[in-house]
Amino acid sequence: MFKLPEDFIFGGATAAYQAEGATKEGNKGRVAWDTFLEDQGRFSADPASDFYHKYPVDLELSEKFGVNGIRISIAWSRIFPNGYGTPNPEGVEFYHKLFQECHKRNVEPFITLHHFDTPEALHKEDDFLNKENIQHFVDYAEFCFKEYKDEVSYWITFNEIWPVSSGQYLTGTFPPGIRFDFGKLVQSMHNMMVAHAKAVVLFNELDTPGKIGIVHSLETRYPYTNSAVDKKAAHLDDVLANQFLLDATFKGFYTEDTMAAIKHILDVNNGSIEIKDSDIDVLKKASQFNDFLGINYYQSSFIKAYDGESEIFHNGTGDKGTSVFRLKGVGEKMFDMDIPRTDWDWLIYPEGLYDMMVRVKNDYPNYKKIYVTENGMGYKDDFNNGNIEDEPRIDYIREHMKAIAKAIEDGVNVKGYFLWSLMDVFSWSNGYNKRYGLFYIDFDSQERYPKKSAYWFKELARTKEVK
Ligand code: BGP
Repeated sequence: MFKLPEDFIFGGATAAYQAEGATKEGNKGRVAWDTFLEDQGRFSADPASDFYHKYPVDLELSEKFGVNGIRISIAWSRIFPNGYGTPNPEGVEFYHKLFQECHKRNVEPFITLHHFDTPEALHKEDDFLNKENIQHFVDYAEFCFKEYKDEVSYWITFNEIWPVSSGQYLTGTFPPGIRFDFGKLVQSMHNMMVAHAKAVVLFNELDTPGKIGIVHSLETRYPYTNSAVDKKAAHLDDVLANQFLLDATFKGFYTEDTMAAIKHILDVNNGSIEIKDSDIDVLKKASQFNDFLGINYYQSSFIKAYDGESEIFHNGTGDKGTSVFRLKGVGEKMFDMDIPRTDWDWLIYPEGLYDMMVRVKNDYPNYKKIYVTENGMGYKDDFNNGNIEDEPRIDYIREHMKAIAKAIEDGVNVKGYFLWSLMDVFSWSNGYNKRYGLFYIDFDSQERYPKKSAYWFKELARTKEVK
């Protein structure tokens, strides 16, 4: 049995575009996703969980089920419909009301400024590849810091720079749907890190009360076998998705080892990037001001050496066994292994979370605190007249909680856990059948139904014991 600390946060995570719905209400501006999903015609972000109207119900449920923290993102396009200019009073007011409701229900809000949803007007102009958009992001951040400083104590600049950039320029599953452009991929990651750093420096200059951090998606990469070529492939894949961003966050520069791997990947794929001295100056400055690191962790990968051209098949339907992920000059992800995996081929491997947290502690000793800001299991829940018996999800959470408790015992400073997701939400590239929530949502009626996992989570939060 493991005991989690008394002040541990047992939270639930959401994101504006996946929860709010109401994409055309309150003078909200369009985001690139609106057009991308309309063009695909598979599903839309309306109604999502109708959190825009239903947040009092979700926060009441949170309080009832022992959830004492919530990740919420501000939709940039509600505050600035075109990304900058005059703020939209309805959008500004909506978040005041939402944050006040969180406090009324004793649920601590952790606020993300960017969760995949750049306003369309800026996204069209190359999103974060365009340096002007870095400044627009910083101006938006400044507005939020000043406007909400009395209601928000925990700020997150970006959610998951690797998945945004790789979705946009590598797998093509995010707008603008570009595939295998390694130059744009790495440039976008770097530019978003510069935007993060500028916002963090500003946060400190403004003497904003509260704490600020960033959320990275950190999956551990293991070599498929002990061979030297598989080890090299795992290293390259790790640098691309993890180490590049961790270096930028906590060192404020890219180590020689990191740049050697990035250079190799770019050379093989005819890509190039530009990193200015002034970028490194601001990264260095910000690297000491990160109050916490958010780790989103769902799975780990096992990487095999691969010599061919890049090939990706995204399993966005839950058709188990269909995933393909092979990157030229990097390696190939192996899925068919003796490790349990979800219908979306995500390998369930809690050891990877433990290993990642210990790695952060060892390699980036200035990290201060960690929150697991997302972890959870996508599952095709069976509604069964409102008795949702989601045992696999309970097992999944329990095993990851054990990994966290073990990391704490081994000296990692982990202060909380946010289950993805608080209630069922819309999934970017999977739509509505991939459910993660503690609370089941009937997306037609918008009724909420606590799942078995919600009762289990409540007990966990009460006893703080992981058995
Ligand atoms: C993370 C995102 C979330 C959420 C989650 C589950 O990458 O931060 O927004 O979507 O993954 O992913 P998916 O919905 O693809 O299953």
